[in-house]
Amino acid sequence: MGRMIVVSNRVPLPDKEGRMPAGGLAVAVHAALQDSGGIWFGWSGQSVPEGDPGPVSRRSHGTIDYVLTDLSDRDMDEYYSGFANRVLWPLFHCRIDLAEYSRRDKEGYFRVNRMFADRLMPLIEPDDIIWVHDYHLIPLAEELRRRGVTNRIGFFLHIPWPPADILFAMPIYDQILKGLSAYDLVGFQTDHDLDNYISCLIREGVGDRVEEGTRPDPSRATLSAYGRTFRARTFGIGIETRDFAELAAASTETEAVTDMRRSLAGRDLIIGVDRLDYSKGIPQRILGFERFLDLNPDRAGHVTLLQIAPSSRSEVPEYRDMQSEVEALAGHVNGTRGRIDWTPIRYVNQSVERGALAGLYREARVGLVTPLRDGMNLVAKEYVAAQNPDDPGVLVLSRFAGAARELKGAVLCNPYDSEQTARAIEWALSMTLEERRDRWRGMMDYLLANDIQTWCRSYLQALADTAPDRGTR
Ligand code: ADQ
Repeated sequence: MGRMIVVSNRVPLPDKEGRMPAGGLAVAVHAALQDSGGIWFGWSGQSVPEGDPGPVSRRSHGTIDYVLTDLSDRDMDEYYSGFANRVLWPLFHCRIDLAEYSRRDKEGYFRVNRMFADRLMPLIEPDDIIWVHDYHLIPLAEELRRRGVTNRIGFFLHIPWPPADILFAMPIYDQILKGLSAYDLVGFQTDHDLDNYISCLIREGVGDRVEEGTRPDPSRATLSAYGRTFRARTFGIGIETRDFAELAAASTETEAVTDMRRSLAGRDLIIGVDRLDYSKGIPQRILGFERFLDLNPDRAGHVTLLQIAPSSRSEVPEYRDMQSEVEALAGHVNGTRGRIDWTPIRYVNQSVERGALAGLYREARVGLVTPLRDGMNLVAKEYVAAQNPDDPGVLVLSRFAGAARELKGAVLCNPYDSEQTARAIEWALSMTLEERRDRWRGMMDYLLANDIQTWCRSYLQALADTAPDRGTR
């Protein structure tokens, strides 16, 4: 395989000692880049008040060059907080009600994608393979093609692709739909997302599968759209399963975990871990837990829900509103259901170090992962990987997380139905050891066989195997 160029909105940089950032995706992509040699290009994390950001900055580490560009405050506002996070994010998570389209933000989004393309152009060599990540950069391949790039370019969407009726609600949806056709390989988290994408092409009358004959494979397709032939495939993202399991086992006696255990005083722990984001269904989860307490009065005083949810995207108003909503709901449940010696919900609005997180997952009887919609959801996978094989906890998982299509041993629930969430929690807490072990083993075997390295390798192999369509557009 040739040299690789990875492009993403943010670039996870190694620290001053050269240590890679924790977290599966960064580690796996760094490892692949290290093998092939290449460039990781993206936003520096810095914004400048006025005018054009200066030239790109470069940093090298081993065989990897990090090439970073600043953005202007206006770019940040329009491209990132505006179109990416107030239009594409809500819409792709089926929240049309929260999508706030403005022409100004749309123009900012395309402007930054053009700027990324301009800055990438001098870096690209003829045999480079280019791998673009996520919804911030959908139009990038089209911009590169316009500038004459014929290299293989792949895209991976980390979030869901919405059904046609939802996508079509967005002005300029056609530009977004068309944008993906400029790639050679488009990766989705689940077959369902791929199917939604193909349905959008068909409904719009701009493309279809080109395979003939036998029944189509739901996880892969060769597509013809907008005069171009390209591939689309499902690659469900994984975690660094083995390392995470070891980290969890090694963290059982750390201060954070022993303090937690002591403070629980024998109560069962239920854990929820999410960025504070409306897609994660945290208010619905709290209502489900409240219902569970009401339906099971004998559990009062014997169970604690630990909800860890650091703030994210606080510049977007909907996220600030959610923070107050979660605080109010948790306060309400504690005020009305708690006792002098027992607080049902512990809500931590902070990030937790990875080792402590792994140890806390292992301590928890139930992992409560109830997004309203989620591309995959890595917390569900981390919870499973962290369990003690002799006495594993139970994963309660929303049917609307991509992970629900892979983790067959989870207890599935509909997060909009607090009654069902309540029943799922009770079932998880009362499950026999034998059933817990059975369910956990199947999921763990799956996660070991489908970890983040496998994901990264299979994506890059599929991209390398793709014959680029050099036809004109
Ligand atoms: P996210 O929406 O960020 O990712 P998720 O997949 O759950 O969601 O990943 C979150 C990561 O952040 C996990 O590794 C988790 O451990 C960590 N994290 C969350 N809360 C934390 C806390 N309080 N302290 C420390 N760490 C915390 C997007 C998509 C997902 C998709 C991923 C990867 O929305 O659907 O699974 O990309 O493709």
